Amino acid sequence: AFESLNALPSDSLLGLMTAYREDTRAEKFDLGVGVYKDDSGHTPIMSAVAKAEAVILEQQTTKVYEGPRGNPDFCAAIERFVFGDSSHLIEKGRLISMTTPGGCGALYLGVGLMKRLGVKTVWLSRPTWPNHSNLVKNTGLAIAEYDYANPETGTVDFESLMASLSRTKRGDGIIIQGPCHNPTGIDLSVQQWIDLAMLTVERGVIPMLDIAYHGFAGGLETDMEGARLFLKIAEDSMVSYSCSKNFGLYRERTGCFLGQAYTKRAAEAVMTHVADISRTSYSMPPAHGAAIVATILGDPALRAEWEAELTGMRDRMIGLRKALADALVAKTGSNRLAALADQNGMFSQIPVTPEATKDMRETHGLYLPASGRINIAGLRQTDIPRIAEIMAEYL
Ligand code: PLP
Ligand code: TYF
Repeated sequence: AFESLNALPSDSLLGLMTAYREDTRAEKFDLGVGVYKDDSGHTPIMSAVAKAEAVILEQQTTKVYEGPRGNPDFCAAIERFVFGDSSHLIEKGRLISMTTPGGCGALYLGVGLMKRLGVKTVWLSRPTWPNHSNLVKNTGLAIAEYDYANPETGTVDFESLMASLSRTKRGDGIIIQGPCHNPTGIDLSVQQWIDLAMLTVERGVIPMLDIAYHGFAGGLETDMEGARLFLKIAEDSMVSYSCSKNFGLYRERTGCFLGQAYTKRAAEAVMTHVADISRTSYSMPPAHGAAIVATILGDPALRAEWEAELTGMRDRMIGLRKALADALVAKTGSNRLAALADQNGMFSQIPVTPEATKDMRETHGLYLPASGRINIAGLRQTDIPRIAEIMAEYL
C-alpha cells in the first residue's frame, strides 16, 4: 500500500532548522524558525516555569485523565487574558474555553468548527503563517486571501484589506492574527480592529483570532486592546491562544480554544462540537503545560517573576529591531527598512526574492525562509553589523 505514496517536501521552517544545525561552517546565523533566543542563541526555560514545574512535581498525585476541557484554572486564566474582564460573559454562560495541544490544536478545533457551521471558504491574510493555509486545506475548505500590508511603507494597507473583504460572502470564515503578525510584524491599529469587527458583523463572516505572541509587542494589556474591542463587537467569534512563545512552553503543547456566542444555548452547543472534534482526533489535551501556566498565573510572586522575564524578552527584541533597522538604513543608504523598528514581536520581512534567501544561506550561512521573514530574536547585537552587510547585498 505504501508504495503508492510519494514523499512530501519537509515543512519549510522546520526544514531550515535542521539545515542550520547540520551546517558546519564557523560563521552562520539562524533567523529561521520562530523561537525566542537569548543573546547566546539559547532558548531558555523561563525561571517562573522551572519553579512552577517543581511545585507541580511535588504536589501532583495522579496522572489520570483530566477530561476533555483540560485544566479549568488554566482556561479561566486565559479567558481573562483574552477578554479582559470576562465576568459578564461567564455569568450569562456565553463564553466557552478548552485546553488544547498548543495554539495549533486550538486552530484545528476552530477550523473544524467552521466546517461544521457550513463554512466553505476561509479568508487568510496575504501573507500569513503557512500552517494556516495547510490547516484550512487539510480540513477540505477553500482559501481566499485578503490584502494586509504595504511592503513599501511597512504598515497595514487597510484600504486594500477592507476592499478585499468586500468580496466575502455571508457564512465565510476569517482568521485574523492578534499582536505580532507572523510573518510581517505589522499590526492593526485599535481603530482598524474596530472597523474590521464591524465588517465581519455586517457581512456575516465568522472570525477566529489567532493570538500567539501575547506580550511580545508592547505589554500584556496594550497587546490585547484591539482584540478585546474586536471581541466586544464581533460577539459570535472564536479565539486560539498559544502559550508556546510567551511562556516558552513550545514542546509542552499548551494552548486554549475560546468561543463566545450570543446565547448560552449556542455556547453549550459549541462546546459539545469542539469536544467532539478533539475526541475524534487527539482525544484529550496534554496537562503539563497548562498546569505550569495555571500555577504561575495563580501565584502572585510567580506571576510577577514571569511578567518581568517576559518584559526582558520583549525589550531585548525591541532593542534588536532598532539596531537592525539602523544598520540596514546605514548599509543600504535608504530609509526603506526604517519601519522595521516600528514593527512588533518576533518577525519582520525584508523585501528579497526566494532565490536571494537561498543564496544568502549557501554563500553566507544566513538562514531565513524563502518569504524573507527574519526571526528578530535570532539576532545577536554583536552579529548585527555583519548580518546587515550581508542583507544589504541583496536589497
Ligand atoms: N499562530 C501563529 C501565527 C504562530 O506563529 C504560531 C507559532 O508558533 C501558532 C499559531 C501556534 O503555535 P503552537 O501550536 O506551537 O502553540
Ligand atoms: O512561524 C514559526 O516559525 C513558528 C514555529 O509547522 C513553527 O510559529 C513553524 C512551523 C511549524 C510549527 C511551528
